[in-house]
Amino acid sequence: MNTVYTTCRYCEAACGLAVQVQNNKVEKIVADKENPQTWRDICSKGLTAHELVEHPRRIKAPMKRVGDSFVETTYEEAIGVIAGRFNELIAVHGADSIGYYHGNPLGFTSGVMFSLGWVDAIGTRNRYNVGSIDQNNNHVVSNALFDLPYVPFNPDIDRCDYLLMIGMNPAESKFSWLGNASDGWVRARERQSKGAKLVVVDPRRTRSAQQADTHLSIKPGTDWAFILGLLHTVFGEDLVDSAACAALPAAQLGSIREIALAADQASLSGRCGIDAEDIRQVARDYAQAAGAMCLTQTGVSMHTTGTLGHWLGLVLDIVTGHLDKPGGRRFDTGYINMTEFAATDNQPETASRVRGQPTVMGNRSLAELPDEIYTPGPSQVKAMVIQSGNPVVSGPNGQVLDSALAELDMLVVVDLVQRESHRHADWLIPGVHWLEREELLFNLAGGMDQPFAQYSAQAVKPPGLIQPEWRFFVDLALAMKVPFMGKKGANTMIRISRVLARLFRKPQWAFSPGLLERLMLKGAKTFSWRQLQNSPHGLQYRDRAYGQLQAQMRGKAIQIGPEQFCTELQRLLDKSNQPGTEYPFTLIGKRTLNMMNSWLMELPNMQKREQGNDCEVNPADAHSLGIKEGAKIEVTSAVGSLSIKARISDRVAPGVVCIQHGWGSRVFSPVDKEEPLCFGVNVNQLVDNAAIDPFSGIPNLNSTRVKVTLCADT
Ligand SMILES: Nc1nc2c(c(=O)[nH]1)N[C@H]1C(S)=C(S)[C@@H](COP(=O)(O)OP(=O)(O)OC[C@H]3O[C@@H](n4cnc5c(=O)[nH]c(N)nc54)[C@H](O)[C@@H]3O)O[C@H]1N2
Ligand SMILES: Nc1nc2c(c(=O)[nH]1)N[C@H]1C(S)=C(S)[C@@H](COP(=O)(O)OP(=O)(O)OC[C@H]3O[C@@H](n4cnc5c(=O)[nH]c(N)nc54)[C@H](O)[C@@H]3O)O[C@H]1N2
Ligand code: SF4
Ligand SMILES: [Mo]
Repeated sequence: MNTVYTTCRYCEAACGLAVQVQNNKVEKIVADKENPQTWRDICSKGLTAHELVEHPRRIKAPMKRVGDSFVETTYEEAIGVIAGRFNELIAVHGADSIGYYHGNPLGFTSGVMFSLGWVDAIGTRNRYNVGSIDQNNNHVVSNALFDLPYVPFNPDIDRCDYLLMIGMNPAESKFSWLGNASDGWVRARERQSKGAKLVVVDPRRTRSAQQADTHLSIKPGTDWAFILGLLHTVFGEDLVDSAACAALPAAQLGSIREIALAADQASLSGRCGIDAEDIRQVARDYAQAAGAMCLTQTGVSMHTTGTLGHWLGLVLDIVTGHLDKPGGRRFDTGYINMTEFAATDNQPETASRVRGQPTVMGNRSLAELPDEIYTPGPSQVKAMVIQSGNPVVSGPNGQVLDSALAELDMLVVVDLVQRESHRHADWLIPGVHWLEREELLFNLAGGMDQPFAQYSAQAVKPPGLIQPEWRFFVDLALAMKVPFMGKKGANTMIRISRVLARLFRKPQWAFSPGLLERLMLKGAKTFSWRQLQNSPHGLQYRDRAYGQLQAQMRGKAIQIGPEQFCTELQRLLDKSNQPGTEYPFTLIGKRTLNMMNSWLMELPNMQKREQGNDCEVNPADAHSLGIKEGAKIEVTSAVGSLSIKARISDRVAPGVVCIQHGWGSRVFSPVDKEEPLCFGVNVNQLVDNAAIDPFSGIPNLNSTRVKVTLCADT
C-alpha cells in the first residue's frame, strides 16, 4: 500500500488528503493531518472521491454517436472528424459559429489555460462560462473599482472581530468563493469562542445561521437595500474611517454618501424585511470593530441586483477602513500573481450579438446562449464544446437550452460521465478526475487566506487509454491548423517540444500545463520547484501581508462610485417595492455538504445520504394553502412548472420557499444504454433566462417569483 499526499480539488478549501493506493486503486482517502492548513473541515465529498473515478458509467474512451447510441473510438478519429467539421463550419459561417462553455470544475485544473488556448486559437466570440451563473459580478465590480478584473479577497478570519456573512452558508459550502479560507468555518467558530461576532444575513435559517450570534432574515434579492441601510447609518453617524475616505475620489464618495443619506431608512427596512434598529446596530458594531469584513456570496450574487449588492458590500468595507486590513478581506498577490496576469489579458467589454448584453472578461452570459443558437445571421452558434459543465441543469431555463443544443450541427462534450446537458452530444471525450491528475493549482495562487501552496500529486492513473483533457485541446488546435493560444508559431513550437521530449527522453520538455507551471513559478521567484516538490504536505511560503492592493493598483485611487452603478441604484430606489400578486412566493436555493452543484448524487455513498430534493414551505404558508408534510405540490413561475414534495419548515420565512438546485440531472449509460440514473427535479427550469443583471448577466437563480399549489392527486 502506497500513500499519496495530495489535495481535494472540488472546492477552494483544497483540503489536504492522504490517499491510500494499491495496484492503481484507491483503497481509502483520509485527511492529511500533517498538512498545516487544510484538513480540519474536510467533508464527505473529498473522502469519497474515488467513487466517481470508479463509477460504472464513466466515459473511458472517446465515443461517437451512431444513431441513438454511442460506440467507442480513438482520439485520432475523434479529433480528425471534429477538426474537419469545425473547419468546414468556420469556412462557411466564420469562427463565431463554434461555441464553447466550461463549467466550474475546470477552474480547479491547471489545464484551464489549454482549453482557453484552443478557444483563443479559433478566435470565436461565442465564449461562455460558469461565471454568468456564479461570480461574474465580482469581476464587473473589480474592473470598475480597481481597474483589475480579478481581485480575490481572502477572509482574514483569525484576526476578525465581526464577520458579516451575507448570502453564504459556510457550514455546508465552506468559504469557497473567489477568495478562500481553508478550514474557514472551524476557524470562524474558534474566533467566535474568543468573542468575535458572527452575523448571518439569509432568508433561511441555515446551519451557519443557527450557529451564528445573530441571524437576520432578509427578503431575497434585497441585499442592496440592506447594505445601503448600513451605509445610511455609517455616513449619518459619521462612522467612516476618515483616512480611508480621504484617499477616495471626493465626487464619487459624495455621490454615494448623498444617495445613502437621502434613502429613507424605514423604506429600506421595508424592502429588505430587516428591522431598522437592527440595521443601525449592525452598522455601528461593524464600523467600530477592530477587524471586520462584509462577505457577499452567492445569496447576494444570483439576482438581477447582484452587482449592486456586491459593490455596496465593498463600499461598506472601504469607507469603514476594513478592506485589506488585519481581520478584513485581504488581497494577496499569491506565489504567482494571477491578478496581474488577468489584467494583462483583460478583454475589452463588447456587446453580445442578439441581446446587446456586455461581455464579462470576454464571456457572454449563459442566459443568452439559446438566443445565440436560435437567431439566424452572422455569428450564429452552429456547433459547441461543453467541458466540465452541466448548464441545462445549473443554468436558467434549462428546457430552452436543451432544445437549442438539439439544433446544433455538432456537440462535443468533455466530461467524466454523460449528464443532462450532454444528451444531444455527438462526441463524448473522457474527462480526467483530479485523483488522476498532478498539478499546481496556480490559478488559485492568490486565493488562499494563508500564503500557502501545495503540489497536488497524482494518486492513480486514469483507466484505459484516457489522455489528459488539455492534450485533447492542443491536438484539436493542431489538427484544425489554428494557432494555439492565438499565437503565431505556437503550433510549430509545440511540435518541436514534443519531438525533443521524445528524442531526449525528457517528457517534461513537451509543451504541457506542467511545463507552464514550472516556467511561471520560475518567473515569479517566490519559491522554487524543488522546494515545492520537497513539501508534500504543502508549503507556507510567507506570513500574511496586508495592504497589497494599493501596490497592485499602482497608487491609483479606488473608483468607489462608478456612475453606472449609482444610476442603477437610484433606479432601484425609485422603483416600486411591491411585487405583483400573481406569484406571491420567492424561491431561493441551498446547498448540502454531500453534493456539488449538479453532480455527486450518482455516487453510492451519496445516495445513502441524499434522496432527491424537496420544497421547504413555512408552516404558516402551508397552513393557509392546505399543504401537509410530504404532500405533492406544484411550483410555478412565469417560465415553468414542476411538482415536488413539500417539507414544512420554519427555516424559511413566510413568503419564501426553498428548493435545492442541481437535482433532476440524468446520468446516462452511453455504452450499454441502461436506464438513466435520475434523482430529484431541476429547479432551474423555473428561472427565467430573459431577466438578468444588466452588468454581469446573472439571472435570478436565488429569487424567482413563484406560486405554490397543492397537486390534485395528493
Ligand atoms: N438555482 C441555482 N443554480 C445554481 C446555483 C445556485 O446556487 N442555485 N449555483 C451556481 C454555481 S455557484 C455554479 S458554480 C454553477 C455550476 O454550474 P456548472 O459548472 O455548469 O455545472 P456543475 O453542476 O458544477 O457540473 C459540473 C460538471 O463537470 C463534470 N466534472 C467534474 N470534474 C470534472 C473533470 O475533472 N473534468 C471534466 N471534464 N468534467 C468534470 C461533472 O461530471 C459535471 O458534469 O451552478 C450554478 N447554478
Ligand atoms: N457542499 C457543497 N459545497 C460547495 C458547493 C456545493 O455545491 N456543495 N458549491 C461550491 C460553489 S461552486 C460555490 S460558488 C460556493 C457557494 O457557497 P455559498 O455562497 O456559501 O452558497 P450557499 O451555501 O448556496 O449559500 C447561499 C445562501 O444564500 C441564501 N440566499 C438566497 N437568496 C438570498 C438573498 O437574496 N440574500 C441573502 N442574503 N441570502 C440569500 C441561501 O438561503 C443560502 O443559504 O460553494 C462551494 N461549495
Ligand atoms: S469538497 Fe470537501 S474535502 Fe474537498 S476541498 Fe471542499 S471541503 Fe475539502
Ligand atoms: Mo460556484
